[in-house]
Amino acid sequence: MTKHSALLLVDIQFDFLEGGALAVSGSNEILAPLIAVAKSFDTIILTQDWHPAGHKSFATSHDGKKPYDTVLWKDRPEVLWPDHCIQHTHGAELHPSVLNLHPAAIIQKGTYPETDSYSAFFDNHREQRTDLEEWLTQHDIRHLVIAGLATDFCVLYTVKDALELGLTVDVFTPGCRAVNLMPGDEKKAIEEMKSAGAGIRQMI
Ligand code: VGL
Ligand code: ZN
Repeated sequence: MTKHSALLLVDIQFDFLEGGALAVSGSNEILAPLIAVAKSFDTIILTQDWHPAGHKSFATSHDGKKPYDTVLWKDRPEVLWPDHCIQHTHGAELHPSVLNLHPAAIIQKGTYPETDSYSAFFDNHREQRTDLEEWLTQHDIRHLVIAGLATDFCVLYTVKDALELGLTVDVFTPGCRAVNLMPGDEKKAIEEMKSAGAGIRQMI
């Protein structure tokens, strides 16, 4: 890859891996392809879903609601999740196989108690931003290869924002798995990323 490219690995954390609080089906299968593809990159960036306890995206923060119910939240329907990726818990830890890749940056998101953040750039209401855009500019990164968890949430939103910010983006699909709240969500997310301008790659 050129010196203007980076590999961005989304939310490779114990709570999204098998056995975790919000385990994504087949998620452990992505670790080997991610480690293999990482060898082609000088710059690796990790994102980390990093919620305070009692975060508003948790069903337990809403009376009478169950995980995967939807609530209207500042005029936006938002999915409620099981408690997950609570700061300083085991479930929030990044998997050692990606930490061992010596990431150049770790971008935390979802840290505001009252807003969820699927994208690694902005929260879902675009009220706050992370340091990611500035970091990429400072390091002259113009192309991202993105993979991780989950295809239909944090990968999808991160890819769309990256494209909107003017980066070129490829999605490495062997390194992604979806939540699939509805059957077909994974396919829909891939189509959406493709129409937004992302390259969809089985190999890098
Ligand atoms: C995610 C649901 C809630 C994700 C994060 O990483 O895709 N999904 N928080
Ligand atoms: Zn979350």
